[in-house]
Amino acid sequence: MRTTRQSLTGGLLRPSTEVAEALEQGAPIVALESTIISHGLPQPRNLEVAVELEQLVREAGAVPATIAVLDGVACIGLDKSQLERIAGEPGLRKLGFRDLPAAAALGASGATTVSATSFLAARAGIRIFATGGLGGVHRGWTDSQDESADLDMLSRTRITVVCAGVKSILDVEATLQRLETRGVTISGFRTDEFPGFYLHTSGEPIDWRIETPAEAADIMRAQDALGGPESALIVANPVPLSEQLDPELHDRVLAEALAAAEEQKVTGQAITPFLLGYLVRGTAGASLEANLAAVRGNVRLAGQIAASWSRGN
Ligand code: PSU
Ligand code: MN
Repeated sequence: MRTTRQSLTGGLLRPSTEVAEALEQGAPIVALESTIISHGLPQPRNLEVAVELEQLVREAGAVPATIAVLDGVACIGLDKSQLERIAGEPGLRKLGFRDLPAAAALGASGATTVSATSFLAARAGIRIFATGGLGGVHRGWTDSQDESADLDMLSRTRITVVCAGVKSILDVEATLQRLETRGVTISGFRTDEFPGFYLHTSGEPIDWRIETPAEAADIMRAQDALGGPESALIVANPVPLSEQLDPELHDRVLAEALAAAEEQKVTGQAITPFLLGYLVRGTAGASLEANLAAVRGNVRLAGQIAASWSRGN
């Protein structure tokens, strides 16, 4: 029998020294995904953003753990040179949960999506995760059957994900339906409406409004106390109205982007990066600023929830 590398998950999961220490001490930690850096944001801004997001987590009093797979090892917490690889390595893969075993076995590298990051964070013992917008059910899903693996993973992973809703390139109503069916709890942070990623609201109502980070931590403790299937908690945190993308511009450029994707027959994993990239160009960078404003807010809030969760109040 071939002996594998070391201890924890055969050495396939490697927390950084800082993250390992924080885990041991029960200190607040916020997981961050890497696909937003590699495939969601344009270079060279993406590296600056990756560094800035980690800084925001620290300012909120938590330890950042950006997650990615490098040379077959799932790294939980990256140093500067590892962040540089994620931001700049040509042809870096986008890894969903299902890609992890193959990447590990074949020694491949890739950025992790919400599905892969949620899995790896929970596996490492991290409970809180911040991102921009979740993946979900795509428009035209009745034909393409394209539903992000993010939804499935969130229905069976005990993680709290702070996000600005789901990406507005999606069928938001259908996505919310799927989340209901799959038993994923959704709370709105100081809102009664599901956020619209680049937009403050998607116009869809949500049932549970919370006002403080402590209330999110309370829901997490109630999840654990109740038991049952290991599902996630979504904390939906809208981009401030003052920083949202102009809704008219959004709708117009998104319609163009969707038409271009159809014409160029973009499908599968490529479609989300294609649409996000089209929006950045089509809005002369305004969508990027709204995206970043949303992510920054989510990262800060996740840091506060992590602090409350660790304190036990
Ligand atoms: N949020 C962003 N930008 C992104 C993503 C999320 O602000 O690029 C990524 C996430 O990693 C998410 C993925 O998991 O897009 C969804 O891709 P797909 O639709 O192929 O499942
Ligand atoms: Mn997809």
